[in-house]
Amino acid sequence: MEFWFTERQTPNLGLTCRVKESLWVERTPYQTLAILDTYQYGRMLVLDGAVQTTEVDEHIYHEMLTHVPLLIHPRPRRVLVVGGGDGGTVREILKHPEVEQVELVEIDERVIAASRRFLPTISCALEDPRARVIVGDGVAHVAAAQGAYDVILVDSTDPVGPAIALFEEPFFASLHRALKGDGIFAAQTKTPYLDGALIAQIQRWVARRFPVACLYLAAIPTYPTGLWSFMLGSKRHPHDRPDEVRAKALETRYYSPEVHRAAFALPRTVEELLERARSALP
Ligand code: AG3
Repeated sequence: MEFWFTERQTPNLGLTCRVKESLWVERTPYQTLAILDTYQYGRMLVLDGAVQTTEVDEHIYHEMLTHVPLLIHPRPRRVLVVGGGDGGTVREILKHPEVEQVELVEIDERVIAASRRFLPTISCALEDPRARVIVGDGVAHVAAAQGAYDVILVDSTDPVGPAIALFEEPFFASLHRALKGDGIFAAQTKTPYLDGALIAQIQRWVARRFPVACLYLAAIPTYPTGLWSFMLGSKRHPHDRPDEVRAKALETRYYSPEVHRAAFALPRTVEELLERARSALP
């Protein structure tokens, strides 16, 4: 007998994977959590039916969310992750020897627990002494911080349930306040093929506050359309000058300084989308 899981990415499109074994399914206070072992992508974390990360391609997302902002910051010492309970982003952050402390604020304790149990290659760094795991509301945490962080990474689900506020303007104002004078943030912002209006909106909110507001892309096979975007906001450091010496010392599989620079080269339609957003600035 064969078992297949489908993420309905839109009402008319899905990603379907053959399942070896369903390892865990639970209804948490926030969402339905599943860990599936799939033939193609290995173990997979699924929240409310949406694929969050898989053993096979998680490195692409986690490396690009992390190393792009960290390598344009000359000395990232204090880093905050909003969401990211699977631990993949923390693992990448802790590859940087300059980092003294990472705080992870995840709202759903069950995501952390299931990842610790079933996704050890992703969650391993959560046990590192430089990591501080906080179960709580990332929006409130960021709103309460002032000039506290060198880098903030928003490693959220799509804007459903508790993550909706992470895709609204007040959150970007809080990010600006929570960062130091030369701070940088990066956030996952879905795919330009399906979510252009949301991305243009976020670009406007970020450009209002950050002199550097740039979108970058990565090819992630298990996310809708495979083309994923990240928004980068930087108070001072330019987006396209990664520290080559520090980059060389990192063990990565997708990220390189060449990929870093290339990720900011946008397809014409995406460039035009952002251009229209820019010209609509007040
Ligand atoms: N968070 C972003 C996942 C978005 C995927 N969307 C979807 N499948 N519809 C990933 C968290 C990994 N740390």
